[in-house]
Amino acid sequence: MIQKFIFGNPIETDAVVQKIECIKSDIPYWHQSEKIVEGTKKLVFTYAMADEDIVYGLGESMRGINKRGYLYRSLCADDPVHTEEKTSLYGAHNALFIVGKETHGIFLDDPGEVVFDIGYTSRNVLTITCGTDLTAYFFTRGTILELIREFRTMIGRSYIPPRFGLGFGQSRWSYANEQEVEAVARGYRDNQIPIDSIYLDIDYMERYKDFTISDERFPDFPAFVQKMKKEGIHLVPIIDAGVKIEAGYPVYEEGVKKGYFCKNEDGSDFVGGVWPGRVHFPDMLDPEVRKWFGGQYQFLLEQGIDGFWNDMNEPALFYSEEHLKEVFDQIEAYKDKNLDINEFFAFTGMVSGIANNHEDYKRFYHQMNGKRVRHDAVHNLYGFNMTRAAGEAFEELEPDRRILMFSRSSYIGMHRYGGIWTGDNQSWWSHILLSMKQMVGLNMCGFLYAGSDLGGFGANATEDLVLRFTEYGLFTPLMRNHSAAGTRHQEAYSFENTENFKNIISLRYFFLPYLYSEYMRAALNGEMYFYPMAFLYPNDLHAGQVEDQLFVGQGMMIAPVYTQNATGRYVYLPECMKMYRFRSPSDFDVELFESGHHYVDCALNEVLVFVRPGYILPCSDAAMTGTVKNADSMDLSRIVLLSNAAESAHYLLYTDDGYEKDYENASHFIHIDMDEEGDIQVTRGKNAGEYAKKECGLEVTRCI
Ligand code: MIG
Repeated sequence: MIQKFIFGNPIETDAVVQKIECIKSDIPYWHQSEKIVEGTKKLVFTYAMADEDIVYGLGESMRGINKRGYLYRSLCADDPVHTEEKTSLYGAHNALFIVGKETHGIFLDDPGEVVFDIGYTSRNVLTITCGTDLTAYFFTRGTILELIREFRTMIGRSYIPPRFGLGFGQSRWSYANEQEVEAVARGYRDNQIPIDSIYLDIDYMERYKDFTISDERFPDFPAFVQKMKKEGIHLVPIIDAGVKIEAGYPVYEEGVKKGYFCKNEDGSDFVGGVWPGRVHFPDMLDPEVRKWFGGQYQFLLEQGIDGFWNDMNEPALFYSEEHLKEVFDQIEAYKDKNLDINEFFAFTGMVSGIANNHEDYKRFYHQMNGKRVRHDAVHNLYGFNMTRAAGEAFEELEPDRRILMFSRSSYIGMHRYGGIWTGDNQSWWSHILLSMKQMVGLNMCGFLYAGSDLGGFGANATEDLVLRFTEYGLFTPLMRNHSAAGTRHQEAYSFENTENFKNIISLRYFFLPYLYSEYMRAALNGEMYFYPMAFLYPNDLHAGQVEDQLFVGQGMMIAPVYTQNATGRYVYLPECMKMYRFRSPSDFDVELFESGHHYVDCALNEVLVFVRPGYILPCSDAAMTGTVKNADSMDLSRIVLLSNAAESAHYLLYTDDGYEKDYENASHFIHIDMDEEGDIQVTRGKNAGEYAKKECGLEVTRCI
């Protein structure tokens, strides 16, 4: 059951797609009050937590899968240092799922700042502080899995990438010209490491101008795109939110002429500073501007591009012109002063506080349905609507073909138009674990196509870190190695032992039939792709506390190693499991484990995969024989099964050409049935019997 509550006069955010009648009563279980924060009236919702309650949700945020014991702030931020004390990252996903004495969920559809104090101030008190205009949704229904499905039905189906988006991608800020991109392609080809995409960061553009290509660096871009495609590689360019102010640049000039940019209070165009220097921000909240901005992607689609990543759309703001001027005036005043400790820190604080200053969000305005809205009230919608602009345009321009799209900033609702990457993480061991925890919250909030910069974005990486990061990342739907300018190179061929990288990345392609099917199941049914153990073993109290093992679908459990120099790790098994220890798709050993705590060896070049009793997992036979180049050209018709089934078992495999959008078409579904003797039956059709006995073109030859 879902209940909807309206407070004040909320803005329509389009986070929710289901029509729900609004009711006039208090939110069950929650107490409502008001308070004044820095002169502004706020609504406060309070919930008394029981000791055993677990609080899940909040999408992309810091800390644990269980969010208890800290404070989180939905205020999309461009912050490249993800340390434990941070309260905001790039996304705002205001949904909480409480499991315990009164299992329920709550979603605060408020695109301004929202603060979640989950036992931070007082251990058993959960308070949510929001604006006074918002829509709240309260939902209850059986188990946590049913609750999630209820919520996901309400917010609509998650984005589905083309299949190549589930292949491996290599990125760096930046491969700045044809030669550098070709060197990467060569690095992969020469070492026979499969790869589907190479990413283009800001330097492919002409002086950081969106929807331009530097002629000097890419003299014949369409031909180059085709050349790479022939090698099986998709080029995926970045698009930034800010439009450079430069006379003669058509996107800028047209935007100004048509009044498409965010405005100052006096109606002039707001100026911010980002990569290109001074920019205007397209008013993504206005449907007409969205149509215009989305239409710009055609410039790249026409040149053969079929994937994008949207960056800096919190929006990141190095400075506002107005504030910068105030700072310079103040510096002038400090100049001849004898600065004591207080003044000195006020001075350095002022300078370091120029970038992404929240006060700047009060300096500019949007146009929403004929109404002027100050940015701070809708801040968290900007990245969502930039990606929606692209997504809506793709529907028109490419009605029959999926386009790869993911964004840095997001809000619930954006999950229908694209995925996300978790932004500027670091080459830190702790960020492997952080990413695992983030995936759970993200999945609950509808973001299935997600992943982190493998190897870490900032700081210098070492070979062992990149390998361990990749061993985890081979299960995230977005599997991309990315790093910052100036850091040590971390491509799969940049270290001493390239063979290890080749083997690990090949495993991605080995698991692809399973991972793809699980992705489609999660997207089409509003379910999880990554499950924390607690969701599958609700009565196992210890399972509820495990945050460093995840289920990929309900049949496969992973336990990545995220500690430097470790040659194994502790694993908790709520039931007996079969473990595969993979060194490559064709080199592995198998062990059976009883339930309980185990120390399991896992050398640097090994990946542990546990199969739950009663499950069969379809993998690619082609990957075992080492013939895979990429996801597009993969022979998916020969399947081998990993299995832990003493009795009969069943798997519903999803297959298609990787681009078509008729997801519900029954012919995409293949039932694999294995009986007690290990005999395998394969039939096509969504409901068993639909295409029964029909030739299904699938060979399920072996069972490991
Ligand atoms: O930080 O375009 O998160 O992935 O490489 C500067 C350059 C802006 C931030 C993105 C990062 C990207 C970088 N961008």
